[in-house]
Amino acid sequence: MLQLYFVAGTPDCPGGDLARVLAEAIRGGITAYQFREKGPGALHGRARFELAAQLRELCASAGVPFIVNDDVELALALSADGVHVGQTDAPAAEVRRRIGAMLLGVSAHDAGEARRAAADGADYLGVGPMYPTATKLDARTVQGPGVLSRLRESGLMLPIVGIGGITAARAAAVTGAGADGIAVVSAISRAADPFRAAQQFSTPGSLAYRD
Ligand code: TZP
Ligand code: MG
Repeated sequence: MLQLYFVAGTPDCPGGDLARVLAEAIRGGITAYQFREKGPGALHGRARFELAAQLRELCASAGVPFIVNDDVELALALSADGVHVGQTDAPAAEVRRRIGAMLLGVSAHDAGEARRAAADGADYLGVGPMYPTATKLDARTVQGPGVLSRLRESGLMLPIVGIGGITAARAAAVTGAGADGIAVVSAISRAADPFRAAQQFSTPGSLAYRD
């Protein structure tokens, strides 16, 4: 499910039409979706909840896991498939206790954070930014795919998605360095044709999967 993980909110989509973009991305072959509604132009309150419910439904009918960024209450209310938290969000161990068997993803930047996330019950890690990104304004320093090789060399076995500035041309470098999949925002959300953009990542041969 981590092979092609699409992450997006309203502000990531031209015209704010996230439902259309997600439907196209699903048709193009994404394997998971994260609802990350934040930043300038993000929806709040009832509008945010209703959009999330609509997207949850879209994912459910396509069999695509629906993961909520940093909002346990929303994830529980929508019976989401998982929650993703960063290092400055609620502690992963506490989130694990609240969500039970739901998937838990944690952003990690080095071996220390990765080990702690694993001990706290993470099912997978998001590691980045792999490349420069204009999507996350407070993104850390670019790490490059080399950080993935270092995490694997340190013995880390948890599934990992690389994130940050990943394009179809860069995907193989990320999976080749030790990621199980890639997470992308703008390469799909801002593409003129999100269906084709997703398809370019998901077409066999376009990603160098590890065995
Ligand atoms: N976390 C690290 S980089 C990033 C997040 C959420 C944004 C990635 O966006 P893009 O458009 O794929 O570079
Ligand atoms: Mg967060």
